[in-house]
Amino acid sequence: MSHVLSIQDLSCVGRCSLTVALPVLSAMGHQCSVLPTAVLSTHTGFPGPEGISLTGHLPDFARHWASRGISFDAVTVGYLSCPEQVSAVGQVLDSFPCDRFLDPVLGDNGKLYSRITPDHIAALRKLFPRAKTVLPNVTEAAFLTGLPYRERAEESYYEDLAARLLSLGAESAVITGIDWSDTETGWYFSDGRACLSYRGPRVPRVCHGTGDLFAAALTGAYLRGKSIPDAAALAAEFVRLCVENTPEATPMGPVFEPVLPWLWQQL
Ligand code: PXL
Repeated sequence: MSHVLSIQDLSCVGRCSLTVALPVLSAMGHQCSVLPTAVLSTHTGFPGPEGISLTGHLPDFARHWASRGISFDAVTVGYLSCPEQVSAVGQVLDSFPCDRFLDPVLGDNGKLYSRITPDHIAALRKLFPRAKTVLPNVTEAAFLTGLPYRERAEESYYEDLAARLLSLGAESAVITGIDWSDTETGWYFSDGRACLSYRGPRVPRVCHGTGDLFAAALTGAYLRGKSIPDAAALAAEFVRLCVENTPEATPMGPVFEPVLPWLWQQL
């Protein structure tokens, strides 16, 4: 059994971040420990969430774990709420050398989420040299690299995005949420040696929180011995099944619970 640390917010309502990572990683047979960066009444897709930031406490938690000899096989990082929090998470990562998976959550559909600033993007770029794999969607990859966002593009656009993500210091990159055509969706992978793309059937439905499902399933599959591209293919299939299972575009997030047994069966 692997021991994973998931660093992201605890949004109390609306499936995303920790409320997705915990069940998915547990269902894949891993121990999932958590470092909640903030506690929010809902994710920011609901108007006016209440919240408590835990930024100032993060290094203390990490220090306590290190002093007790606690270690992790992998760390995953998801949504972070401000540049100071991104820097604090950088300090935490430095205390635990292991494989790190970074989902640089910034926005979607060509737009940044409401609270994301240029300083936040700059701070996230500084985490890249610590990452085994970064998992941005196309919007995030564009904002991080400075290339213009393109909703539909030929493969060379993603090759260019991936090369720029690697030049920020990540060991490998999986660009997610690529609309290849009206009927196909998928991802683009590069580790500087191999480039691979994945195309699966597209479910035409907007669904909040799918990136968090993808990151958790990819991490879980990697820790069960799959390569990053094989883990990403499994994660993409899992996300598709979850979206198909979600009746309508809802801020409550993708209905993943009935698909957890499928995930276990793939391992
Ligand atoms: O799903 C990404 C995410 C996670 N956590 C919070 C968010 C978002 C996306 O908006 O607001 C709090």
